[in-house]
Amino acid sequence: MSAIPIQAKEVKSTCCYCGVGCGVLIQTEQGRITGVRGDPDHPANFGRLCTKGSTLHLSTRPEARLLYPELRRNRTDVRQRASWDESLDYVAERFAAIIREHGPDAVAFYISGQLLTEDYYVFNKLAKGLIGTNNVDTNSRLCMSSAVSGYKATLGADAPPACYEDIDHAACLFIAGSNTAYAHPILYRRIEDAKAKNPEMKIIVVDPRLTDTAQSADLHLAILPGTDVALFNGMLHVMLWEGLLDMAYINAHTEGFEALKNTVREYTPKMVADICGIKEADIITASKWFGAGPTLSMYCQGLNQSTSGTDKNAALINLHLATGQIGKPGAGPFSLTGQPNAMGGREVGGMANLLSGHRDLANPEHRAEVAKLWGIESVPEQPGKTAVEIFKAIGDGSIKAVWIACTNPAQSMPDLSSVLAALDKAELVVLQEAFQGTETTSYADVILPASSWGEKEGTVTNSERRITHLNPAVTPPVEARHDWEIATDFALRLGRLLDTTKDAAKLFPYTRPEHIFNEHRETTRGRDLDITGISYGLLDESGPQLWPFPEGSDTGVKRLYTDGIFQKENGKAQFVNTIYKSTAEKTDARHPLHLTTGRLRDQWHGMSRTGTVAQLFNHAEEPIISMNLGDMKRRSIEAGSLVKVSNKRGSLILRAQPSDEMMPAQTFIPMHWGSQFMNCLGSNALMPSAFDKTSKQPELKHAAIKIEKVELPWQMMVMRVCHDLHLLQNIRTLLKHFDYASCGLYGRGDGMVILRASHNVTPDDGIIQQLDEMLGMTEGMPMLNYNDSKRGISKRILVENKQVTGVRLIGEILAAEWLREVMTQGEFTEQLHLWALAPLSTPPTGNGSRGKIICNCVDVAENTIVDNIARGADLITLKNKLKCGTECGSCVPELNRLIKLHAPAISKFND
Ligand SMILES: Nc1nc2c(c(=O)[nH]1)N[C@H]1C(S)=C(S)[C@@H](COP(=O)(O)OP(=O)(O)OC[C@H]3O[C@@H](n4cnc5c(=O)[nH]c(N)nc54)[C@H](O)[C@@H]3O)O[C@H]1N2
Ligand SMILES: Nc1nc2c(c(=O)[nH]1)N[C@H]1C(S)=C(S)[C@@H](COP(=O)(O)OP(=O)(O)OC[C@H]3O[C@@H](n4cnc5c(=O)[nH]c(N)nc54)[C@H](O)[C@@H]3O)O[C@H]1N2
Ligand code: SF4
Ligand SMILES: [Mo]
Repeated sequence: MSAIPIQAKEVKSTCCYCGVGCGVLIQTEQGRITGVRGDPDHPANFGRLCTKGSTLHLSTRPEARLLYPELRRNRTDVRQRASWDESLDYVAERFAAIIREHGPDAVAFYISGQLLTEDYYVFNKLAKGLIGTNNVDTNSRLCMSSAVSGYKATLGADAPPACYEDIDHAACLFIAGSNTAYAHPILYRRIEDAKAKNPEMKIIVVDPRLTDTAQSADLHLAILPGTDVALFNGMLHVMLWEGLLDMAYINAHTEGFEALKNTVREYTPKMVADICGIKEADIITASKWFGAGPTLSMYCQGLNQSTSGTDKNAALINLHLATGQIGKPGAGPFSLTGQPNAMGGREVGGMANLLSGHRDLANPEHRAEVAKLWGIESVPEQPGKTAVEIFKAIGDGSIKAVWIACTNPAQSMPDLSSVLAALDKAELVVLQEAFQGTETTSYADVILPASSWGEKEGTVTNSERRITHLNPAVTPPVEARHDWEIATDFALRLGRLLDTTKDAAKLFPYTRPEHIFNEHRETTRGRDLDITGISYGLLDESGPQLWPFPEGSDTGVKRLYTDGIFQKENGKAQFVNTIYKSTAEKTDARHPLHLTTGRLRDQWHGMSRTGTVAQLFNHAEEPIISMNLGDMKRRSIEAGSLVKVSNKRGSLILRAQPSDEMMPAQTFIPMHWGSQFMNCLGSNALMPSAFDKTSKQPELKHAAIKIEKVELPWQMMVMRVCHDLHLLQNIRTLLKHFDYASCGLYGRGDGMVILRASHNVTPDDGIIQQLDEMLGMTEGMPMLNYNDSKRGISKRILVENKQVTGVRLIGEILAAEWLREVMTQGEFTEQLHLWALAPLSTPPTGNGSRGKIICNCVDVAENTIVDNIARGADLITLKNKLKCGTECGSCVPELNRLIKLHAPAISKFND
């Protein structure tokens, strides 16, 4: 961001997207957020932000927000605006009645790793402390729970032992199942810097796809989906053979090696190469680099979201233990957290099997300790239901009421049809949400509007165990309230209605987040994550701190297990005897293709926030399925044509594109688009709910599918400049009328709304009329209008103040990209005038499209970049000449990829 205007204020907070946990300075003017920049003092990012972080201020449009509580008392009614008192009293009465009749386990809370630690703490205490149910689970079950169980099984505690600084000390970075360049961009900037400083550093990437992260690795192991355990066991086999193990470390600090050694004996490079679909020589190289160390491994959903998630994590940690690559600079198994406060949620024990302060529900002593801390007789013993189980139980009627906060399960849960059927059946769905129109909103009986980024106070913990204090920059809009406040208010009301001796007023005396933090802090005393030395005051004065940070110390601990003593009873780490098992679903003749799902660079999850920022659509405009070119040719599918993707759980229609990232028989759909942005449920219509038996984390990374070409002859493309989000919100109501439809934004600033639709037959006139009215493109407006009903072609172009502000093409849409350029770049021209009124549908020659926008900050498009590369430009020249990659740097991996692809032959020889 540029200089701050006078009378503007800056407030310290963090980015609310990923687990890197970048510090931000939020700029405000007259009570409104006007800008954001990276906090130069924050140790996670030292002032940098990625594409998403640097556009946060653009995501604060009030029309995107939920502003008032809403309520319906009957399923068949429409929700009406209600007061907070009315809404919370209603929910308290319904909860109390259900608990009285069916017991506390008939209600559940489904919360989120995007809540602040204080919010999380109150919800957990509400369920386990006041109501007496352990039915409180979170979207972290879809995200980090295999990482938690992997750490606990091996090291004894849920504590990532390494820190970001270790990237600078590593000789080998082993990145497994993590597309760091997209999902943890600022951490990836740090990796780029470390590699530039030490070109000898080896980067290994394990990923079935040739992602931007894999592209720039020294070694890419493109394993078949789900085969990580075989690979890691095979690497241990090689290390044993090559004498790369640290036997002294194994003997002094671990247990269980012999059993594992017996297992990995059979994981020969040959066998592993066959299972994983990679070369033997690459397995040997990877083992040697890993063994030599210091090796830092970084991993994420490619390991966690698997029916072998716990074993994948443990098998990788086995390698660290066997080589002694842990507890020293540049070494350790470093699980990257996805959400900004996945760690905080784990710290307060806000999950169905955990308790406050990294305690275990299954442990009677831990239960007694928590009951004592909370001043109650006991906490319930029966483990609660986890994410997938909660929705199954709602479906079978055993859970009657569910309270959902800060997550959008109607978009993000696997096997969506069953989840939606369950939500339909529930007696009561309460949704505590900050944004308008998420998929889950349609199922809510009660809406509780929550405050959000820039408005909240509290703490979060990032991937490296660092706690930051967030300060509010502005007040919540209209009637929105803070998450902890809503949960506290509800607890007090419910407490008065329950038949219990518990005093809710005593259990929930909070008037400020700091009260909650201080209580949480006390629960960590003497535990592995002891933060008794931290206070809001200290965080404000000395900046973000790493845990543990016990009372009396002056600083947190960078690296854990430096003494080789682990959180097991005898202090020894445990090797887990991991055995390779294939994915839950296998491809067969009817479903011959593998599908994986994951993230794009510029979108966040269900897009409730990023989907309101035009700029964040420029890199990927439309939901697509990426395929291997050979698979497309075999099916006669052309680039950009529509396909039907299906399996027994569901189906969707979307556009297919060839991608050099995809191996044969493999496909990828981004997880982001759901029914708000297209006329189907999105990738989770297809994903299975099968989960890992220990972590209960579902296999969101693999399904077997089939793909068929579909012909939808009627097509339409709509583009309309628009200064608020209402048009986009209105257009959504029309998506259902088309066989294929997707909507979104594009451009810069307010940008424009885009609707793409295709249909089997010509749709009803009424629908197009409705659309025209929404667009303000009806007769009487300053429009160029060409109609050829015989050919089914219609062109409408709205011209206001000599600017093209609206385009609606039906029948032929070949000129769409050219027209979009006219709308974004130029003024209305004579050439356009002639084109608009002629039967011509192809764009005038020489007016090709710019291609996708690679550099979002400076707005540099692919075609310009490729032209320059073809004329010999390298990265430095591109940066100097076009300025791409010079601001947030998120596009640098892609620039490097384009250089590799398009550099003139001569420079390839020079490589
Ligand atoms: N831009 C952006 N960033 C985000 C998010 C976002 O929505 N958008 N979300 C955040 C959250 S909550 C999370 S959890 C993280 C996720 O961060 P990541 O886990 O890095 O991201 P994903 O794209 O889900 O998956 C990572 C990779 O796993 C690979 N993969 C699939 N199957 C396998 C397999 O069997 N083995 C291996 N080794 N790899 C496999 C996929 O090809 C994919 O490239 O991102 C965080 N950051
Ligand atoms: N197919 C597939 N599915 C996946 C994944 C995958 O890789 N593939 N990844 C899984 C993973 S790792 C994750 S983490 C989940 C994420 O899935 P979700 O948790 O469903 O994703 P979000 O869209 O981030 O949902 C957060 C919601 O909270 C709202 N919100 C924002 N700020 C606040 C606030 O301060 N308070 C409240 N109360 N609400 C707020 C947002 O508007 C948004 O609707 O998706 C999972 N689903
Ligand atoms: S890397 Fe990007 S999304 Fe993640 S915290 Fe930093 S700025 Fe936010
Ligand atoms: Mo996640």
